[in-house]
Amino acid sequence: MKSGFVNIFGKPNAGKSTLLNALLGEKLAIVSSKVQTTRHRIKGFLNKKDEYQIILSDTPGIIEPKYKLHQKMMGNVKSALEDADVAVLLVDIQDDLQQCAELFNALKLRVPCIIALNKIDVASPERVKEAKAFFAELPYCKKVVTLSALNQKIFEKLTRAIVELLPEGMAFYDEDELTDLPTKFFVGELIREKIYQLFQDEIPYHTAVMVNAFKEKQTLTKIQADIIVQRETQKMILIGEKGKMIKKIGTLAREDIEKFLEQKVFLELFVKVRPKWRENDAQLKEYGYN
Ligand code: GDP
Ligand code: K
Ligand code: MG
Repeated sequence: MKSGFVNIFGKPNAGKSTLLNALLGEKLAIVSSKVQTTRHRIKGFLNKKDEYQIILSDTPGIIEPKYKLHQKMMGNVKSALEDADVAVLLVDIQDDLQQCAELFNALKLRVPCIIALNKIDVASPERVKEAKAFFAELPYCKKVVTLSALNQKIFEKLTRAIVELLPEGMAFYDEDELTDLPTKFFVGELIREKIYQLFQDEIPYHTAVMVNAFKEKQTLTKIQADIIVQRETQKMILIGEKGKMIKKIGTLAREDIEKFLEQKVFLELFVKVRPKWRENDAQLKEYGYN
């Protein structure tokens, strides 16, 4: 049997979270068209009994740190680099190839790498050929695969390539488990995702979500969460006229949480102002950014 840790790296919006969800067949990572939606490393397990266990991590996109929250995010990317058996470097095939290669070179990777060219559903065959040839030249690249994270048939090649590079070993985690993070975390992420979907500009980047209460009853799960923002004006925008927006966030989030938990959910949301939470160590810790 083969087992090991695999980390998915790439620029913001390369499709890392989409790929993780697709590989696991379950929505663990939140997805949006905005950059820096993902703030944590999310681990998910891909099991095939007696054949392999792939422990996959999604990572925040590779960026230059601008404030403390960014520093914490990049620390997570670095620690992922150090403990991986295989790295999957995910590239949006429409991106500037040279720039992607420079970014990967700068990481000074010592683990075997697979370059995965994503979004081939929207690329011409010429572009696919050109990109494949370009990345095959990189010394640390063991294999180039092309895929579309939106298409299950196409990403099986990636699973095979990963398994080939994994070391022999036993399963690290119980094969029935899907992830090592608590349910509460995913509930908070699903709420955060709706804020990315509904609000423009800076709002999502000033927001954190904290799930305070999570009570499972027989037929209903009761959840209370706070949406944390930095300013009073942001709170007004999130609540909206006559509470219209906060209701919308609540409804969309509840529907997704119900799918995730496979149970009816009662969701209560409050918006709280915590000035400069992104710069405050104690608050970052409280909201789960260690
Ligand atoms: P991340 O920032 O790397 O985690 O990227 P996301 O997974 O959040 O995806 C960014 C955007 O790219 C989203 O709008 C996805 O729907 C889109 N996307 C991801 N994979 C594909 C793909 O294979 N084809 C196309 N056309 N779009 C994709
Ligand atoms: K994104
Ligand atoms: Mg992501």
